Amino acid sequence: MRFDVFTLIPAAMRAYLDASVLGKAQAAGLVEIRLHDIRAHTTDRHHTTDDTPYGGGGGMVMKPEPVFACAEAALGEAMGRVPVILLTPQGRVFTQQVARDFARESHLALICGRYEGVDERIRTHLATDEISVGDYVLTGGELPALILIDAVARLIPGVLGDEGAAGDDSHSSGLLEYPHYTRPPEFRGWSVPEVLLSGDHARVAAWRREQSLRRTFERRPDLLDGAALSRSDREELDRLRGRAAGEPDEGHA
Ligand code: JAH
Repeated sequence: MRFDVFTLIPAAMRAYLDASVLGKAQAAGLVEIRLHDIRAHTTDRHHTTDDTPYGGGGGMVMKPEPVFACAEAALGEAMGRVPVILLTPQGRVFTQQVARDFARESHLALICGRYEGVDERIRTHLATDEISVGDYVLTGGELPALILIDAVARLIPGVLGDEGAAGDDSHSSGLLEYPHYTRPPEFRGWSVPEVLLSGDHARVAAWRREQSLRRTFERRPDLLDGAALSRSDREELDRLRGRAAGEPDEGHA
């Protein structure tokens, strides 16, 4: 899968992308990430990428010409056939389902704005999609672009290696993850739950499911609406709801 990223600070993105899982995925040829410096496509002596807003009001706005030139140089014939995603707080909210949908594409382009915003013509005549990674304002679209690339790339077969399949984690089941433990069995007096040391795979699976349900119920009850729940999951949730309504619990923390 290929990603083309248009940014004013390619070096800031490079270090992250070339490390660890994404670095290995690129080395293995599973993912190709091309970073394009928007400033290299300015034509004036001062390499200007921003300007004052029409209508006043202060702040600076990213100019359209270098962004269009950068995208056209990078995409060439692919322009018009590849999704061009603008990272913006005004976009559609990025979720695991959006990541799954993008992972079906063979090629994505990402525009990272800076300053107080981008000229509206970038949004209307270059971007095909607008994505927000959450309701907060950053100094630019680079961190959101890294988030999107990370979430999408790890869904590509082979990127996580043979061990971690992407299907088992939070948000793929629609529930939060159960607690994880590794050696040692006791650390500073804090023990690993006995069931995980028991070797009883059915008991382990039941415990993990109950923990996932409990965590989701306590921390993110909004997620329960979209989760795939079995009859016994619903019975467990009814027990948790009864308990929350004031019934005595069974001695759990
Ligand atoms: C800020 C350009 N959804 C998070 C997000 C995405 C983009 C930006 N901020 C937050 C942003 C300034 C300029 C983009």
